[in-house]
Order: sequence, then structure tokens, then C-alpha cells
Amino acid sequence: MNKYLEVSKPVAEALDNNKPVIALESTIISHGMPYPQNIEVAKHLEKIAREKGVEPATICLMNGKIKIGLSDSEIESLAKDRVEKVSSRDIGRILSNRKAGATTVAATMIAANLAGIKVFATGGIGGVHRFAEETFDISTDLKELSGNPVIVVSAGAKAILDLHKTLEVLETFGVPVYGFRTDNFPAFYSASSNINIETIDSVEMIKKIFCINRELGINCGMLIANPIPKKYEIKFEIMNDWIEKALERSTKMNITGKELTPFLLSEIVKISNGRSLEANIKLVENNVRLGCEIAKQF
Ligand code: PSU
Ligand code: MN
Repeated sequence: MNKYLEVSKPVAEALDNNKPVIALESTIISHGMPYPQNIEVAKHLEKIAREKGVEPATICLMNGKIKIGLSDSEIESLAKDRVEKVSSRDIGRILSNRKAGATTVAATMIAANLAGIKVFATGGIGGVHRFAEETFDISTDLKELSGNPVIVVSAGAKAILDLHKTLEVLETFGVPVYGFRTDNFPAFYSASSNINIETIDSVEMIKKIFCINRELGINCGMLIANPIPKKYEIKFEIMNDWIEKALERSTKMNITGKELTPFLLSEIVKISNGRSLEANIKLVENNVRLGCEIAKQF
């Protein structure tokens, strides 16, 4: 085990005994959702996993270590305190200054891979932002998906992004993308985007493809796009209006870099009167359920 990892007792036991484990990220707690819903959600996601017989490993940085598996009080401190959002390039700095950090999809993939965890569930990955042809804003999540053999379950990519460009970059980076029981790339709050992707019907097949890639030395991750359940979705047309308003505000306020995604998410929660938050919660729960089924295959 890498010396910077600190694996909690229940997660270490599960890994030692080949029991299924699912990785969960912490940026969604600290920056993706408002307090106090973020605490409830983080704890509820762990509960869903345990009920399915899968050990949840929520990941963050604390006291100079990459923590794999958190206690309730550690989750609370991530939700309440202002901790930094940590992507790949921030890991070394935050370990060296021993501060707390919430890991993005990118950083969580690196940590999960180091710990030997193969499946990771989140809400939506980061990707290519709208107008990236001018801003060059492309999430490191895409780069780490190409370099870490971890299966990521997500509700497609956040609708605040340019979904076409996001899929193009994933293709360039050689990342397999499959729609779970759909041939349509989900748009986070909406179940479909009218962009076609490859479909996959079973968790057995997901495992099979992942294992073949590993046997060939193709060490990329895999993106499983799992649509939000229809009854909780917000139609793309409604959503897009809210997103455009939030984007306008971000341009006016000159929000860029790592601040942009959290800013847009919280603006959309305000503009939608909390409806986007409710959809966000439902889709993450749905992703954890599917992630657990995949984790049980290993
Ligand atoms: N999905 C959510 N809420 C979030 C994020 C994803 O539902 O807060 C976070 C993830 O941690 C993702 C990050 O990795 O946003 C992407 O940030 P950026 O675009 O700066 O790479
Ligand atoms: Mn960015």
C-alpha cells in the first residue's frame, strides 16, 4: 500500500477479504451541494451501498494522507468547513501542507486506483465547458479517465458542459463510454441528450470489457453513463434556460478555473428553486446503486 494512503478499517477489511468496495468522491459534498443537504446525501449514499452489501469508501485528503473510507464526523467536517477542491495537480500540495481537501472525480480516480478499488460512483463528471474553443476549459477528469483503470458511473456529463465536445475528447483519449441500457448520452439532470453512444445492457459485460482491457495492458478507465430515472428528470429545454442564465452570471462575474463548476451548480440550485438539487440527489443515488451492482462482479 502506498505510504500516503490511509485506509479505514472497514474498507481495509473488505479489500483484504475480496468483498466489494465502491469509491465515492468528496467534492460533491464540499462544493457540489449546499449545507446541510450535503451531509445527509453523503451519509445516505454510504447507507445505500451498505444495504447492498458493498463497503463505501468516501475519499478525501486530511492530515497529509489520502483517506480511503471516512467516519461520520470526518464527512461532517468536509460538509461544514471550507475545504479546498482538490484535482490531480493539487494532491501533492495539499498532502504537504496537511490541510483538508475534497477530491474531484480526477483525484478520486487516482486515489481509488492506488487503493485497488475498481468502481467509483459520482453524479456527473467534469468535461469540456461550453465555449472551450475560447477558454480552453477542459476538466482534468477526462485526462484521469484515460490514465486510471477505474470504472466510473455517472449520469453522463453535467449539462452545463458542451456534451458533444466532451464525448469527442473522451474518444481522443481512448476512454470507453457506454450508456447503461440506453443508446443516448444522458445529460445529468435530463435522461437524454439526443447524442448517440454505444449501449451496454449488463454489469457482467461491463466487468468483462474492463478485464479484457486490463489483460491487454490498456490501463484506461471506463465511463458508464447511467440516466437519471425518468420520474426525477428535468427536461433539457427547461434545464438549458437555467444553465444559460447561470453561464451569463459566471461571465459577468469573471468566474474561471476551478471555481466555475461549483459556481454554476450553486447558481442553478438558486435559479431552479432547489429543483436541480433534488434531481442531482436522485441521480447520484441511482449511480451508487448501479455502481454497487458492478462492484459485486469483482
Ligand atoms: N458532479 C456533481 N457535483 C460536483 C461535481 C460533479 O454532481 O460537484 C464535481 C466533481 O468533483 C468533478 C468536478 O470532478 O465537479 C469537476 O470540476 P472541474 O470542471 O473544475 O474539473
Ligand atoms: Mn475547468
